[in-house]
Amino acid sequence: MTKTVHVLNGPNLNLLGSREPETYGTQTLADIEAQLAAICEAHGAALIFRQSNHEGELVTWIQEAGKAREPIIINAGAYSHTSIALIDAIKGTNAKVIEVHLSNIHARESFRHHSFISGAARGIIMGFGALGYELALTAILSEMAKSES
Ligand code: CA2
Repeated sequence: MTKTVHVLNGPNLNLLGSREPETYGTQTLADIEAQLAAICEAHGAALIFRQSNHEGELVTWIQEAGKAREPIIINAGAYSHTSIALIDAIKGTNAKVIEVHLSNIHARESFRHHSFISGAARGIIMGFGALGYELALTAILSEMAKSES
């Protein structure tokens, strides 16, 4: 059976690479998707990579991954700090969730210090820019491989 990993991106992350490179780096979301797709291909895994500016759409995608019992890497952007709907969706699934942030949210404004996602996440990777997505994917693939053996 093909392993599938979902990578979900929240609001404004479609702007990556176009502005605020000092905070978010110069890579676009398409660049990140291409890197993750290459890693997935090398591991015989399938990648579903999505971005939405709409909270409800992210909820639907979390539910979808949860129903399929497939792991999720999520950078919920600003919804990390505000969304009870996202955390309810995550808690309602049995899917493994890894939270990613490009920036170190604890080194930024205080309103970014709390994430509703963190308490329900298997792990959190932040502050490494686009590399964080690769680290999260490596962790998921490694745990999937271990659970298969
Ligand atoms: O560090 C992260 O990955 C964040 O999730 C990014 C969110 C921010 O609200 C979180 O506090 C931390 C913002 C994403 C917006 O990305 C932009 C990229 C380029 C230009 C403008 C926004």
